[in-house]
Amino acid sequence: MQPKVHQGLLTAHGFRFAIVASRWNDFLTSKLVEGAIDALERLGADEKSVEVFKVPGSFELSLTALKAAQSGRFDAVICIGTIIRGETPHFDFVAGESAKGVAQVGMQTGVPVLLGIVTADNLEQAINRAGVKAGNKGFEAAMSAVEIVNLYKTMGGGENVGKEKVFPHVV
Ligand code: INI
Repeated sequence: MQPKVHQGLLTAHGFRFAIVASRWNDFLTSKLVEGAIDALERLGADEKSVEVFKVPGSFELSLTALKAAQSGRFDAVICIGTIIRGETPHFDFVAGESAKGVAQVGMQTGVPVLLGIVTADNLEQAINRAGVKAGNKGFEAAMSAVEIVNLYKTMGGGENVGKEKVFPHVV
């Protein structure tokens, strides 16, 4: 059997992207945002098709992503932040809730919401994931955004963009 395989092209042309970025650990988070913009530019995103929304911390990413998704102005929302374990006893709570919230926005709206949050045990790990030894998580999240919007376009998912409660059973 030769099943039909669907996969998204890596072209950003014609799509609109929101980047929602936390200000925490800004010296690293700003590198992730730069990586995301670099990926979108290199994949052909149109001038003025990318907007950045800054929030205080990663915990605020999901509600802001929800508002961006609900606006109907974006094909995908890329959430970016850096959470470092050494800096807070609330690490597990902040990291867990941030990731859960981001996932929920995608399920609730049908708009792809990408997780570009670095969660690291220490500063060195975080630095390595912001473009030093272990890639740039912002770049990777933006690449994934472009792939997934193209995949959903082939699946006819485009008409769901910006509409709320595509999956009404998910609160
Ligand atoms: N937010 C982060 O994005 N990264 C962190 O490492 C972090 N630490 O360490 O606490 C952090 N906390 C702030 C949190 O995201 C909220 O902004 C805050 O609790 C207000 O709601």
